[in-house]
Amino acid sequence: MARHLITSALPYINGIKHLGNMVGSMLPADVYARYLRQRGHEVLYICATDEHGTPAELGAKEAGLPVDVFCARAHDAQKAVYDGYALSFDYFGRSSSAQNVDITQRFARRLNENGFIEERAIRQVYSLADERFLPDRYIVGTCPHCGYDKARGDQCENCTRVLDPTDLIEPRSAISGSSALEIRETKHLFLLQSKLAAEVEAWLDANSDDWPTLASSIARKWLTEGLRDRAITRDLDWGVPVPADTWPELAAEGKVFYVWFDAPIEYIGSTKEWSDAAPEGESRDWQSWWYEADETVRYTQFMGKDNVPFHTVMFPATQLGTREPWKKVDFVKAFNWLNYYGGKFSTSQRRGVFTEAALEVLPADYWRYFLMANAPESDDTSFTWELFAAGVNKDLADTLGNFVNRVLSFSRKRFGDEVPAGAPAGEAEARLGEQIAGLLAEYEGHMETLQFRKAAQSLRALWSAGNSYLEEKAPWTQVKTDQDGAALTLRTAMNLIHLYAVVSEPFIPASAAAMRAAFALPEDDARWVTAHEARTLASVPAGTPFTVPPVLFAKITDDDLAGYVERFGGDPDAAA
Ligand code: B3M
Ligand code: ZN
Repeated sequence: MARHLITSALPYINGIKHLGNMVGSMLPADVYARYLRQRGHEVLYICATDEHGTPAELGAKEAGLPVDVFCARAHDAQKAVYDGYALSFDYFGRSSSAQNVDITQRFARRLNENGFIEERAIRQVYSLADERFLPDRYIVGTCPHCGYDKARGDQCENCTRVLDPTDLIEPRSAISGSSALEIRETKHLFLLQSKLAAEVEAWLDANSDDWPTLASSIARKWLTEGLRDRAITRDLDWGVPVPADTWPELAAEGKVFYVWFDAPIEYIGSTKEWSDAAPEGESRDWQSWWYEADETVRYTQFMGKDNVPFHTVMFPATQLGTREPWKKVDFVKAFNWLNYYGGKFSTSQRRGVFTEAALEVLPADYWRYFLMANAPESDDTSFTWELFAAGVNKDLADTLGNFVNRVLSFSRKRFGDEVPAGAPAGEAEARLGEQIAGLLAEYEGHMETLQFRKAAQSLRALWSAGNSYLEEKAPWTQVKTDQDGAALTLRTAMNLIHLYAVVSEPFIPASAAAMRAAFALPEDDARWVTAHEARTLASVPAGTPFTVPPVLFAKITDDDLAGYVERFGGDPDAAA
């Protein structure tokens, strides 16, 4: 059995995350982690808040708090939201942890020993209005490659090209908007990525064959454009300090590492946090996942497309340059953008649906299912409340929820509180079993290859198969003339419900638990369904006591829909 290491891109500490952030990183990682755990694999799902850099400093300033206090609070607040979505992290750490500081400094020392770090005096942008050096992302201007007028100094969001602030046309401060910028000289550490380019390319050649094109093409594009040496330190008060044993002068000046240098290292740091947090009697070995890990460890990363260059090129270069045996990514699952009515989600304009607000409106399972069933895998996709309502009503309320309630209530009414015995399985059940086994295999195939939209389609097909079977057998008519036949139909349908509980868990864990709890089955663990069990549909034997759970999914009414559009804004013309 493989041991699966899973990470999702670390959410920045400041600001609220919108549904696009969720569907492009944490949610799919969670669905995958849950699936693998159910199938009996050892899984370690690691995430953390990305706490360094200017965003944290500015967020704290805005909140009127010291940065460390701000980060601690914001971390807890984000963690609470992710708990609300039932994200099953094994550990949700903090990039400002002592562990990450340690490992980041160690990376820097090794890179330096191996000749991949150089101190250079550079001329940097200083904002007279803000009285500070401006880090790259706080200088905005027009992208020289694609003409996008809100490109940041570190990267153009529109064409994903990595930039230097000096590349920007008509640069200005993103903090004050002032274009009173001046160039001043200061010393920084540079990572000599150009020296590592050939190695990164060879590593990509050997490892990216089975990656989705979205990830591999962005990686290739970045390599083709040439890996430039990049400054990996900044003049900020908050961050991983440059180690004084190696760079006393820079340390004395208070330089810290660039946030994108220490953030990916926090995947390792957070794993060490997890290790260090082991309860009495449990031993956790972070190194076995990351350092000289054997080939049983398979590492999968989840992220939005803008994060791909950092994960597929820059972080591997950093790892390779240490000349230490750090585990590198095996599979990169990248996502396009989720838009809101065709336009961008925007935090500043409060446009779109944010993770916290979404949970105020409806329970997590509604969001988990809809977002994953419509995940922006091969293209950008658009969220609209109309699509959301239609998807929820049709798939969750009608196809799954209604089936569960109809079957259980009707059986209770006619046959009491236990799964009825009835006739032995016949031809219709054999056909159904074949169909279910086939769909299950399809579903598993899509999950194994991380094709979530297709997996959701197969899951939906499994739910629909139950409905077709029920329509075909019509137990409400059957019961009038053939009690045993009706009982067989209901027993089979109840077995489908139990199968749905098991296989739907990765997508809708709370509803799956409710379905599973309907049956008083002894020793009902979370394990997966075998092909044989899918074919025979007999895991829940006659005589098993059951209860009818409350309605699993409420339908979204036209009034609800109008209310959501009103509250969140749905006008497509507002997109511009
Ligand atoms: N915090 C960027 C983002 O949230 C960044 C990801 C870090 S992953 C190591 O888009
Ligand atoms: Zn651009």
